[in-house]
Amino acid sequence: MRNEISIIGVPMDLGQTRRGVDMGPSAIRYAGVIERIEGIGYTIYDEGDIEIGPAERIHNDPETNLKNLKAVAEGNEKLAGTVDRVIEEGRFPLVLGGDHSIAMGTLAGVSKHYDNLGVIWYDAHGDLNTGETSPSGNIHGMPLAASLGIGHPTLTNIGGYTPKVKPENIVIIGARSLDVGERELIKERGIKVYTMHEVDRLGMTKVMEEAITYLKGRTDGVHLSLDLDGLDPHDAPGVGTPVIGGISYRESHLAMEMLAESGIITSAEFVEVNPILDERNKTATVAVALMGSLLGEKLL
Ligand code: 4U7
Ligand code: MN
Ligand code: MN
Ligand code: MN
Repeated sequence: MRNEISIIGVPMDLGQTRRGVDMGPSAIRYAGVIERIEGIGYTIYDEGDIEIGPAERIHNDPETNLKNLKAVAEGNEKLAGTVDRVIEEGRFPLVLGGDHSIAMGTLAGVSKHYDNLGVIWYDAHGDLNTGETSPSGNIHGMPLAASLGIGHPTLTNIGGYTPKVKPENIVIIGARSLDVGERELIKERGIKVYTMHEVDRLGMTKVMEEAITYLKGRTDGVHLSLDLDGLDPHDAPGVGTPVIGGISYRESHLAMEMLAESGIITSAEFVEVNPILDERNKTATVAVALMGSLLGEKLL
C-alpha cells in the first residue's frame, strides 16, 4: 500500500431521493477518519470536497428514466479529474460519499491507470441497472452497469472513455436485493457474485480467500467500492436503502483485514453514509473502523 493517502469527499445526493447523504463526508470526517489513518502511520492529504451542482429543475426525465442526469454526470467528471491527479501524484485515493453514483467518477479516474482493473463491489445491491431496467430512475442503482459500458452514454463516457471495468474482473459481495434486469446482466456477462447465501454457507473467510485469489490472478489493481448498506442495518442503520439480512460488522472487519493482508487494494471508496438516518453517527463510525482495518490497522 502506498504510504500517502488522499481523502476526497463527495457530497453527492442527486443519485437518489433521500436527503442527507450529501452530509456523509462531514459525518465520516467527524468520526475521526484523518486521526485514525494517521495513527496507522500514513501521511494524509485532505483534498476537501468535490463541488456538486444543484439538482436539476426538472429532475425526472420520463424519456430516459434518469433523475438528475446532467448534475450527477458533472459532479462525477470533477471527481474523475481529482482521482486521476491524486494517483498521478503517487497517492492512494480514499473517496468518501455521498451516494453510490460517485463510483462512476472514481472508477473513471482510477481505471485509466491500469490495464486490467479489478473491482470489489461490497453492497446489498448490484447497482447494475440502466434507465431501461431501473424501477426507481435513481442513478445510484446504476454505477456498476455504467462502468461496464452499459447504459446512457452520458454515464458510460464519464472521464471520456468506456468501459472502466471488464465483467470478469468484478466480484460482488453481500448481494441480497437484485432487480430482474440486474440478474439477467449478471448471468449474461458472467459476473462473480457472493450473495448473502454464499456468505452464510461458506463463511466470510472462504468468500474473501476465493475473491482475493480470483482477482489476484487476473488484475493489476483492485478498487474496493464499499456501500455501507452491504452491512446489516443493525450495524449500519444510516443508509438510504437498508436491506435486512446483511453482513455483520465483525465479518466486514475480517473482510477488510484480509484485503489488507493480501495487498491487492489500490483505491477505495465508502459510500451511502446518511447521517440524517443514522443513530449517533454509528454508520460513519463503522465506516472509519473498516477503513482502519483495510489500511492495515493492528490490535497488537
Ligand atoms: B445503492 C434499486 F430498485 N435496485 O435501482 C434501484 F431496489 O447504491 C436500489 O446500492 C438501488 O444503495 C440501491 O433503485 C443503490 C431498487
Ligand atoms: Mn446498496
Ligand atoms: Mn450501492
Ligand atoms: Mn480482527
